[in-house]
Amino acid sequence: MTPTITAFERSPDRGKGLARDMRVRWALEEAGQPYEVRLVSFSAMKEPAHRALHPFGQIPTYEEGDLALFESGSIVFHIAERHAGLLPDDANARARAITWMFASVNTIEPPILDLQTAKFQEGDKPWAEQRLPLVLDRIRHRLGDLSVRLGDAEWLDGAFSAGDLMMIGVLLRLRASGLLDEYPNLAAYVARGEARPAYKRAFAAQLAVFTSQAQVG
Ligand SMILES: N[C@@H](CCC(=O)N[C@@H](CS)C(=O)NCC(=O)O)C(=O)O
Repeated sequence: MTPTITAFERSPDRGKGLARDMRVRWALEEAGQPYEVRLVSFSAMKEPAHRALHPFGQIPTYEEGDLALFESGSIVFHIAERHAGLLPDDANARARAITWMFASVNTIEPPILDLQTAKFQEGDKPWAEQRLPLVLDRIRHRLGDLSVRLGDAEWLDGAFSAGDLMMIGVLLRLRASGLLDEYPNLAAYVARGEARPAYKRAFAAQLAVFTSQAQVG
C-alpha cells in the first residue's frame, strides 16, 4: 500500500530541505518506495482532523492503511525496519544505527532548535544578545564531540544507515549559521548525504511543492 505523508503547503524555508518531511521523503527514496503527499496549511495543521494524526498539530505524518504515525524519527525507523537499505542486518550494528537515530533527535537536535528559538522567537528580548553565545557554545560542544567520533569515516558506523540520514537531516539545520563549517569533517559528512541520489530526489520533490505553490500565488 502506498503511504501518504504530510508536508507544508507553504514551507517557511521555501522548500530548501529543512522541513522535517524531508527526512521521511529521503528514507522512502532510499528504500525505493513510492509515496503520496498531502499538503497542509498552517491553519489546517491545527484543526481536529490533522490533530487526530498528529497530536501537536505539526508535519510530518505518515499514513499507511490503518497505521498513522507522527515524529520524523519514528516514521524513518518504521520505513527502515520494513525495507532494506537503511538498517544493517547484523543485530548489534542495527542497534548502533538506531542509537544514532536517537542521538540525532535527542542529543544533537535540541541545542540546534534552541538556536532557532534564540534567533526567531527571542531575538527581540533585551537579554537575547547575552544568551546567544551560550546557545552557540552548547551547539559547538555537541558538534565537537560528534566531529571527533566521526573522524575520517564516511558514515557514523560502517555503511550509510538511518542513523546517518537522521543525523544529516538534523545537521542541515545549521547550514545558515555557518557553524557546520567550523568542523570540516562534519560539513563533508553532510555534503556526502546531500550527494546521495535518494536525497536529491527527495529534495527536488520538496522544492517542487514550493515552486508550484509560489506560482499559484
Ligand atoms: N519532533 C517532531 C517535530 C515536528 C515539527 O517541528 N514540525 C514542524 C515542521 S519541520 C512543524 O510542523 N511546524 C509547524 C508548527 O509547529 O506549527 C518531528 O521530528 O517530526
